[in-house]
Amino acid sequence: MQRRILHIDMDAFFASVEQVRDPRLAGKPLIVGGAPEDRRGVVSTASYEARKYGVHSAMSLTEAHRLCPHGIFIRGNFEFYREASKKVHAILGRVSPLVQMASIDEAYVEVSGSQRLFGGDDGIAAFIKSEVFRQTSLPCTVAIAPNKLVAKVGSDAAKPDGYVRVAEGSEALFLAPLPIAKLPGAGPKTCEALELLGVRTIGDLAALPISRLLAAFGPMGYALRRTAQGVSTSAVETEHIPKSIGRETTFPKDLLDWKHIERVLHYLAEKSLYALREEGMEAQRVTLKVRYADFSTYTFARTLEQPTALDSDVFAALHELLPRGRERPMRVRLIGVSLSQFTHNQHQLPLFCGQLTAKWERVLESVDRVRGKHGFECLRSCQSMALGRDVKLATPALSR
Ligand code: TTP
Ligand code: MG
Repeated sequence: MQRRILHIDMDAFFASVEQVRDPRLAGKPLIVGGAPEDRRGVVSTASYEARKYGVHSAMSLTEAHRLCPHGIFIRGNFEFYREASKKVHAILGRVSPLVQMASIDEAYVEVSGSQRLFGGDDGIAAFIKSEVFRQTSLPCTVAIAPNKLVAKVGSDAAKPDGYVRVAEGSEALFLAPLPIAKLPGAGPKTCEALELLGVRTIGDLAALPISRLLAAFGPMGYALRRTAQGVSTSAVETEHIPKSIGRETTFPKDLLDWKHIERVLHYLAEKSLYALREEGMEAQRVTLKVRYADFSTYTFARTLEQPTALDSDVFAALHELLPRGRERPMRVRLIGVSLSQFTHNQHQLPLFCGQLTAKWERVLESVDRVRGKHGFECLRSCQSMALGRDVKLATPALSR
């Protein structure tokens, strides 16, 4: 049986969701990331209409506003994006049990065994695209290829609202005309070094004598060449375990008020923990991130004795880290928290504090259930409640 891997990526995801929710935004240059007055934030994404003006993800909102002054700027609503993502995930699950959500808006599906049922690659792609559109009204791009690498490059090349299939044996041919920057793993530095060797396209790279690649990149030369030839054996990992979960925010004005900063940090930690528990995970490492007014960015981290999903444990770790953040006598531009070193939530409770922990786990379970019904904001710690009921933070950006 031939191995067939599908990659799906939603088009201008956050922006498309907003355009479906408010049809007045359809066909307009839409920039998700923040209101024009939050000029300190960054662009999460832009509709294809806004991309024509050069606006793209991770660009500062100020720059986006300069390039596209008539654009519509909105902050975005993460809950709606998650909801749409879940719907897409469920549709993919009807095609094959082997689905890997690689991010909120993209997934790999092992479709080798689904060929007969859906009428081959074309039938599978048609089913997914039409079902996604029927249930969410969102456009997406699908590629089906012999491996993950070629499928991923394929969907990127076929955007927006596209479909491409790459037959077994034509991987290298398909990649050949694409610019080298489209090759996964070829970052700006590698691309620069390759250009010095006269490499412009992926095909140029595949054709380069291996001796020249080894001279320039060492043993990494082998991997680069294999990638350029479209060779990859990595499997669809059905259980996607994220490496870290975190939230951060840029303040509207640089701040010295550590009391306020601490409250915001509590709020961000609560949001991260809510997401962590939703994944059914526990984290053992807590990282505090501080960006100062001069843009210097510091992280301070602590590894806990036990993995945890409890707010109180993470708050305690943050309180130990905060004095280190305060050491620099400078205003703070951005604050963030990140949880990492995950394990599945099935720890052995230490005997002496087991009962207390179990009690907190039960409390948080009810808290999360209520939040699931009435929204995250309704139940928070008194520290973060001091910020008021309706917390407005900049940019609902994902850290990548
Ligand atoms: P992408 O799939 O990279 O981008 P996209 O879906 O907006 O556009 P494309 O049609 O090119 O696929 O990312 C998915 C979402 O993740 C995006 O809509 C917003 C969010 N995101 C960020 O918040 N910050 C970022 O830097 C990037 C790249 C994405
Ligand atoms: Mg996308």
